[in-house]
Amino acid sequence: MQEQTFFMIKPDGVKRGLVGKVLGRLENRDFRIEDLQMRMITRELLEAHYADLVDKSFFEGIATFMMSGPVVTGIASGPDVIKSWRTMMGVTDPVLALPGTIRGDFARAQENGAIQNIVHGSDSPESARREIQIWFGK
Ligand code: IDP
Ligand code: MG
Repeated sequence: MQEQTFFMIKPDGVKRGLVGKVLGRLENRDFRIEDLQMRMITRELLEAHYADLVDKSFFEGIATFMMSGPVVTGIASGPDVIKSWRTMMGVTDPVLALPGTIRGDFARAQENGAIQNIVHGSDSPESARREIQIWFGK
C-alpha cells in the first residue's frame, strides 16, 4: 500500500555525522524523500510529538537529549513505508536491536537517562498522519 511516514534523525545521529547514511538507507530501499528539514526542537513540539510519554519518569531525560542539538525531520513515501521503516530502524533498545538495522548498527546502550537510538519513525498510519501534521503542518 502506498503511504507516507514521518521520520527523524535524532541529535545523536546528526552529531555523529550519520545523516547521509540514514537517508541513504531510505533511498537504497527505493523510498522517496518527500520533505526534509533540519531544526531545533522546542519544548512545545516535543510534548506534542511524544504526548504519550510526557508523564513517564524518563521524559525529562528524553527532553534533554532531544533538545541537545539539531534534528533532521522528514516525510518518506512508498509501499508499506511505515512498517518497513520501523523494521529498518530496529527495536527501541539498542542492546536488543539486530545488526543490520540502523539502531543495531549505530546506537549504543542507554546513557544519561534517555535511550539514544539515532532515529524515529511513526508506528502506525494514525501516528504518521498525526506526526506529519505536527512537524510539517500538512
Ligand atoms: P520508539 O522510538 O521505538 O517508537 P517509544 O516507546 O515510542 O520507542 O519511545 C520513544 C523514545 O523515547 C525512544 O526511541 C527512546 O529514545 C526513548 N525511550 C523510550 N523508552 C525509554 C526508557 O525506558 N528509558 C529511556 N528512554 C526511553
Ligand atoms: Mg514511538
